[in-house]
Amino acid sequence: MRLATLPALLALNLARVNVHAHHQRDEFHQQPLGMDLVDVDVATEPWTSKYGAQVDLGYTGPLSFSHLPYSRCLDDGAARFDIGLLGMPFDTTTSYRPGARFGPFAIRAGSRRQGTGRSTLAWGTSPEELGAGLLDCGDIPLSAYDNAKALDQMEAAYSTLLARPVRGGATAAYKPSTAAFAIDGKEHPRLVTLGGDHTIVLPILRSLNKVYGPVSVIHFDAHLDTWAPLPGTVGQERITHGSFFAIAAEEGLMTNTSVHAGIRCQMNGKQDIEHDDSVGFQVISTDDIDDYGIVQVVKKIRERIGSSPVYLSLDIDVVDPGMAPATGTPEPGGWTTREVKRILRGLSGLNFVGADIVEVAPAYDNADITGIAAADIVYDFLAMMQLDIPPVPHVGPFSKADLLL
Ligand SMILES: [Mn+2]
Repeated sequence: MRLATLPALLALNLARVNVHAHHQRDEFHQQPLGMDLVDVDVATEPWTSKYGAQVDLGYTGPLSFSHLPYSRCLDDGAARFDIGLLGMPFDTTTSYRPGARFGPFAIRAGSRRQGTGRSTLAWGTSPEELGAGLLDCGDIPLSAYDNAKALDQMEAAYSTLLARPVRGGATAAYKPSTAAFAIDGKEHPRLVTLGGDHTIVLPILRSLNKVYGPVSVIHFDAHLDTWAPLPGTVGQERITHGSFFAIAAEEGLMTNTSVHAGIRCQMNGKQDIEHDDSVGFQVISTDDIDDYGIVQVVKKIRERIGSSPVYLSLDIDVVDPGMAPATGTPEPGGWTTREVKRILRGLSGLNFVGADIVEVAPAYDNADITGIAAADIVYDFLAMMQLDIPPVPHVGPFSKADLLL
């Protein structure tokens, strides 16, 4: 859009205005009975004839992720997407600070200045250039009062959208990615979920299990989230944002080839790590990035996951609270946003069947920094999930001899 010529822009805009006018006439501007419908030619009106389209600016317009088309996909059987964004506004299984029900809103708000059609030096391409049809599928209207019901709603909605036919690409660059792993051998859409507290991953894994069988998980987080349910709890109370991976293991939803990245939480003791190991995870700690470097961290994750279908879940608290304060259980001493972004680029080409970002709780934010960081990471997901191999880094004026390594 930015590169379009003025006449092209005007034509595009006029088309859009007309579509919009029809939409308004059909749904919002019901004509009083007995009166003729008056058609307005906006092209002759003062605004359009002089200034063209009513475009959305970076800080204006209805709120969808990165100004992508928006549909309430659960209601809209005609909605087609290869990668859909789906909000899960849920935060009633948190142990400390609630508020992640506002996460989807904050991430969309943080995405307004970015564009999925814009490239970066680091990626050398853009999510749209890579071909998948992208659509913001809105939020699931979840119960805020009944966790069992909310988890069932999340599973029902996720399963509904996973079963939809794919769009099959918005450009010729599109490549199918999931049929090879699906039990039914068909291509299924992929979802990037905007949480929500971390418990949302349990219903997601239940849904994915029905389509792909058990998957491996790459889990970016300051915390293990594999803790056994608290002693004395039964039924729904066992399922929290710190125990959902243990429940997922009980249910056989994961392979034993999962990995945590960025762990630095306090623990009850060595038994926590032993239990973590028993439910299928290896631990890459926050400090490993200093001791071994980003290249080794990426290598270890890739080796662990191999060619298995993999789900990526990123808790924003993996980022240092200085850069992402708006989260439920902040842990000082975390990775920088830049480090997380570099690791994500290195994971391109793994067989991703879905991804999420969770635990963004904007009531604790300052100047939207957490929402903006989270939105930036979602942009990275959209590229990472489509590339066959990690991007070649931009070199600029440097040579190998300049490397500090
Ligand atoms: Mn977590």
